[in-house]
Amino acid sequence: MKTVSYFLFALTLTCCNSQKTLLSESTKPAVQSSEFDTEAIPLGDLNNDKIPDTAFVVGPKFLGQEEAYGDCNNGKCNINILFSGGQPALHFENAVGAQIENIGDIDKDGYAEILIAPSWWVGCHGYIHVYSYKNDAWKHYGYADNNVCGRDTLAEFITGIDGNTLTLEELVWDEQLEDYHEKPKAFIIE
Ligand SMILES: [Ca+2]
Ligand SMILES: [Ca+2]
Repeated sequence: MKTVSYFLFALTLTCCNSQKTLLSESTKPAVQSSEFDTEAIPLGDLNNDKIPDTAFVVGPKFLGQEEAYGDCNNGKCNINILFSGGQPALHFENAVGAQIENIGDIDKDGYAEILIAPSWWVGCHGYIHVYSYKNDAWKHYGYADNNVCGRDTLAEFITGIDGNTLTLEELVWDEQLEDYHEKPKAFIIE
């Protein structure tokens, strides 16, 4: 699957002067390329132009050849998310991968909204970001804080869609109960 994704990525970017990057990716030591290569994530048709859209999550580069969690190049573990439709890349700090999902066109402006949950090597705590594409730029509506290992898809954190309002389930710490409890968090897509 990784191999197929990689070739898709290579094919898609053949037009865009990224061959040098791809070649250097393929010559990395095995330990570096085993888990955090570029991953292609099909998103369906985001912009309703009948052409399927794909996100490419470009993982961080790693220091040296020894596996050392946290040792990313220049001390930074960052990801870039590129889009086949030519939308600007999105950048996240302190991440090595990401889940991305098309959740449909909530505000009916012709462009589907997406959820993005950057991931780390270990741990399940994560932020589920809400994005939309408005006026030729990504618009960030915020995020819900939750256990991202707890569900198969990010869409399962949606508790409601009412008009332009998207509600995600968030885990909030309760001082009295000394435990987390679930609480809806609303995002108004406009
Ligand atoms: Ca499209
Ligand atoms: Ca929309």
